[in-house]
Amino acid sequence: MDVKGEDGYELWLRYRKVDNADRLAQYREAIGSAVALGKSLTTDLIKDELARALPALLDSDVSLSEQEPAGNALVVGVAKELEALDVTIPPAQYRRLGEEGFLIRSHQVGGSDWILITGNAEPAILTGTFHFLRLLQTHQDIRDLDLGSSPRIGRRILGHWDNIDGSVERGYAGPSLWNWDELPTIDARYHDYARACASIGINGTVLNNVNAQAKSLTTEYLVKAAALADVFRPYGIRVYLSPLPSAPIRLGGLATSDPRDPVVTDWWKEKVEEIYRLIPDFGGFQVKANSEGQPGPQDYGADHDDGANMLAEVLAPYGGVMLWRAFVYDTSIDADRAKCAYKEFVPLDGQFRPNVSVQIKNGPVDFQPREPFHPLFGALEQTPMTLELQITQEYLGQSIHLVYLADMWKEVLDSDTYAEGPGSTVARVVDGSVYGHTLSSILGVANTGSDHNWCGHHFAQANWYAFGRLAWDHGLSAEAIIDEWIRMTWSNDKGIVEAIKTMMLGSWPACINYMTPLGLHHIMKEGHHYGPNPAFNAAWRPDWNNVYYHRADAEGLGFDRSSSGSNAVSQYHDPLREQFDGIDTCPEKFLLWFHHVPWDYRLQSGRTLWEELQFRYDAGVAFVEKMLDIWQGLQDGIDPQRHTHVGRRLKQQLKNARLWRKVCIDYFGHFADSDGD
Ligand code: GCW
Repeated sequence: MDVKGEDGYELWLRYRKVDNADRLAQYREAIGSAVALGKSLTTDLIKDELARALPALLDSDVSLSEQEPAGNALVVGVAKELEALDVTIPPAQYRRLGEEGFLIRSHQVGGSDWILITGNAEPAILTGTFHFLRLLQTHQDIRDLDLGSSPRIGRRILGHWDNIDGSVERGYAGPSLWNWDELPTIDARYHDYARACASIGINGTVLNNVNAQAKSLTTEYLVKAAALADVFRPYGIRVYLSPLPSAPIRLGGLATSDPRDPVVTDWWKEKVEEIYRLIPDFGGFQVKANSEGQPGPQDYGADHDDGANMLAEVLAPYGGVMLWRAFVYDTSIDADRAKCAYKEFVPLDGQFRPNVSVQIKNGPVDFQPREPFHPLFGALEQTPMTLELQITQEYLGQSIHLVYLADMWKEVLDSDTYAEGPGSTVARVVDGSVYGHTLSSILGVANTGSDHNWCGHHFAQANWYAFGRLAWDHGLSAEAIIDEWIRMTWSNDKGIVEAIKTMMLGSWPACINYMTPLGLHHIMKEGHHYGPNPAFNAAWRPDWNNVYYHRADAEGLGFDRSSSGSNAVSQYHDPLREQFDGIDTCPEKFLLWFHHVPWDYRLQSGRTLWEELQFRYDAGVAFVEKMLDIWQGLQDGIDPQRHTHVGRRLKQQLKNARLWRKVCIDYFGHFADSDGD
């Protein structure tokens, strides 16, 4: 342990000496030398990574070369490089890997054992190299390896809500990583960012906020974006941008931004041509249109498909994609905000160009601590859909609360939409396998900033990590991911791993309990969204009105979205529709999402709603107390700097959890008690 302490900058790539004697001996024996074949910027990165990692992990000199190795060795190279060493792997196996997949395999040559890391393209073997290093970092057995892995989702993107002035919308880890004033001058940290992303298979980054500024598309700023793209390219990461839909007016001086107007199309053609001249592998656009006051095609009587298709056509010759967001909630369309996006987008299914993907948040309202999956995932058949997750904890305690989000994302990914019968999970809709789409993408709203520890909270790094790992393989369990992360970030000591695992795996359920149990949602403080305010009831805007969401009254609590209420349940397929519709069949985790429940209604526990609510708030607070206890007990196994930092935040989290409980119980109690309970 580093007694001085660590600041968290190294993330999960700390490469401390393997402190398990058997494993260390095995690794030293297996990796007598390392050979990284090929000559390119990406192979340079592989060499750098091995040169950094192996001597540190093995605490010995490991010779690194580009020559054929003598003795046991790690050999990294694409197919043709390996062929030059007389290693042949059947072409069918390479084909199965696709462009980004990698293979890690034990291989005997004469009396020597090699470990091969190979794939079809260099970024793939960079990913494979990081994967192999992860095996060492987590003390895995590396004998008889035969491990092939390919991503399930094609585009795995971080979305930065970063503004040109350095602020980050919903960012809680300091100002933006991108120093727009200094760019195109390169900050070393851009490499570190890309390296971290590459280590978990992220292959795209949207540089700017979906609430876009016109200026991002000026030549001056495109040159800056291109400088970042140049840094990221060898890591296998493409740059995307969020253009402002009204840029033709704002930048081009046109009288309109109507996507159906040929003059507007010409303006975009020229702009996109300029982008690809500067960034030949540009990924595409992410657009927020006609949502929360943003401009869009509806300003001209056109619709989302007109806007998306025009840009998609302009991007298509270059291979770019158009991620068009479905985060819309015009409550004049339906008084239930949760129903709006479905109503706007389902009629457009089949109208979109093939390189359009409709980008949908995991739930129908807005990144709440828990929501049922968005019904659009079960509704659009002809349109690829991007799953948008929020890594930054806008509604989950920001960078103060320790909340491990992978369980939430898994719940959504594993939810069965029943769109094409059982097994049509959100994960399979998104990866394209339910409807045979080849375009597949997932985007996580980043939680990074220029804080030295990247994410504000040391434990928030786990959510960045988990997003990348799940985007690569949505079949991984939240627990498996966290096991890796803890070992790499904190310690391989069994007791520490188990203790931290207990904290993390209980953290999301606890957060739901102390904020919004049983399907409650959107009762946070307005504006900054931190802390509770169920009483908020500004008449000026019903869809931002917390009373609108929880509907507490003398009878009961919850939003009636059943067939006798807003009928949002009708947007789901059977058997879900029916299950959600019945107050007795609705999963209790979504009870108050779909039903207005009488205070004296008995839950499975035998407690009334009012009793259960109090029980849940207590349980949430109790778990934060437990996390704090566990953490305090780890003092000797964790470096003091990070231990103190996390400890302080846990104490703050506990205060906040108690406040949530107090405010919500006082407020709801007022209604529950009026019922005589
Ligand atoms: O959750 C809301 C946030 C806004 C955000 C919006 C969106 C970028 O409060 O800050 O704007 O969602 O996703 O567009």
